[in-house]
Amino acid sequence: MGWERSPGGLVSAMQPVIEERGALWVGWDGGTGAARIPAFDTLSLSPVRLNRTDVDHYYHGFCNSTLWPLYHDAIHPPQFHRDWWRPYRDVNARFARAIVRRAGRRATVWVHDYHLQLVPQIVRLTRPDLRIGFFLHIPFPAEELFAWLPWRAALLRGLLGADVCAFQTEASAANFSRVARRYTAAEGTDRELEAEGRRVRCIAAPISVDADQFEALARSDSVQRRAAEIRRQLGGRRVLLSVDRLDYTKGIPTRLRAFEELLRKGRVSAQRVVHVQVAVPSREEAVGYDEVRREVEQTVGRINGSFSEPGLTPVHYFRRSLPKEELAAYYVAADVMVVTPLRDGMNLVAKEYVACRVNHTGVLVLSEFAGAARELRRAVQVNPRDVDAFCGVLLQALSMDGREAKMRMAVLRTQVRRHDVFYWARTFLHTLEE
Ligand code: ADQ
Repeated sequence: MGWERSPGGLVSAMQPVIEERGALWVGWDGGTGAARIPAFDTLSLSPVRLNRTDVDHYYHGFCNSTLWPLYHDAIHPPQFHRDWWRPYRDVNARFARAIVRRAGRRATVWVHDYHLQLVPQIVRLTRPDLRIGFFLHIPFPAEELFAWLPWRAALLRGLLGADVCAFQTEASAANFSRVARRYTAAEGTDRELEAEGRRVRCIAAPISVDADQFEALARSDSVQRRAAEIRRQLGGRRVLLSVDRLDYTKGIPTRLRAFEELLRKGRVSAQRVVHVQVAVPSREEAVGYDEVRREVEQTVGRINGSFSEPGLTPVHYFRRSLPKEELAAYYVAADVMVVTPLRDGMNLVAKEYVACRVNHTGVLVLSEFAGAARELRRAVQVNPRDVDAFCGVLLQALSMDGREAKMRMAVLRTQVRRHDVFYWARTFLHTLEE
């Protein structure tokens, strides 16, 4: 078996940053054996091993069936199992040991995401010389939800080992700071805490994409040709596009139901409009993922069963990962990008679409509950649970006057190009090194 890049936003965002700056990437290799990591030209990787029980209890269990749903507003009920907590602690300690062994004197350590919230404290205890930053890729929930967690104080003490705790939005940073004051001895403000005699800064650092790379792809002849071909293959219809990991936070069934309602009411027809939903499978062993897949597939089946016409299928559903070039071609081919998660830390797909719209056409429909909504103000924003509003914004996007669309896209593009992933990394590391 060969090696694959793991799906999702963390790797999409970090790979260009690490390739630019150089760093050692300590991470799980995705397997349960003692695989040999091949040498990559541009990345230095240092694997941490997990066994089968770790994968079940730590990864699918505590990370993806407790923390992930809890931090996403309990869209799916989080599971609380004592048996999953110890493996979480053990694996965090293993990562911390791997870091401590490899980090040079006074090096900078950047810990990523909800899987490793205990690492900052463990590293700090053995290596006070290191600068430690933490970044959470997903939302940090409100106190009412975080309080459910039986291990809340331990997690907070873990995070408070960092010098800087960074989040996608100001709201997440403030949520963290408030619960830290409530459940630990830390004191201070929403932006700065004092914990065990040290200063811990709490900041918002919204993550982004390698905009130049997407833009160059979008301008390339091969992607332009492929985009034109996709449009032909879709019958020259107006194209609505969505691209997500197949995850219950992404709101895929909710979005399909809004499209279904428009078809049922005759506001759109399969002759004129097609919705392409690309969904990459992920975390199929965690709780809730089977259900969302079934629901998506049933809904697609029901819509196509009711509204297809000869040669014209209203929903095209691809359950697979696409190579970056092909993904860019879809972004270039789409008239309307529909990004409507029920809750999302940031959402890179929205920014990738904007980066690819080099001729300033195209409309972005964006959920208010994606972190990206704070920055992408000129997107057409919607509460995805409001089905009437959802239908309304889809119609608005499909019929938007070309001048208004261009004006909105120009503003979105300036935002994404100025605040790309390198800007994000610089801002974070600058705060850490201050
Ligand atoms: P994700 O939940 O994975 O990321 P997102 O930010 O949208 O969500 O990133 C998904 C990435 O996977 C994008 O780069 C996209 O291009 C890629 N992708 C999705 N479907 C694909 C497909 N079918 N084929 C190929 N590529 C596909 C988490 C958080 C987000 C946060 C990121 C980064 O949940 O809120 O934005 O981390 O911090």
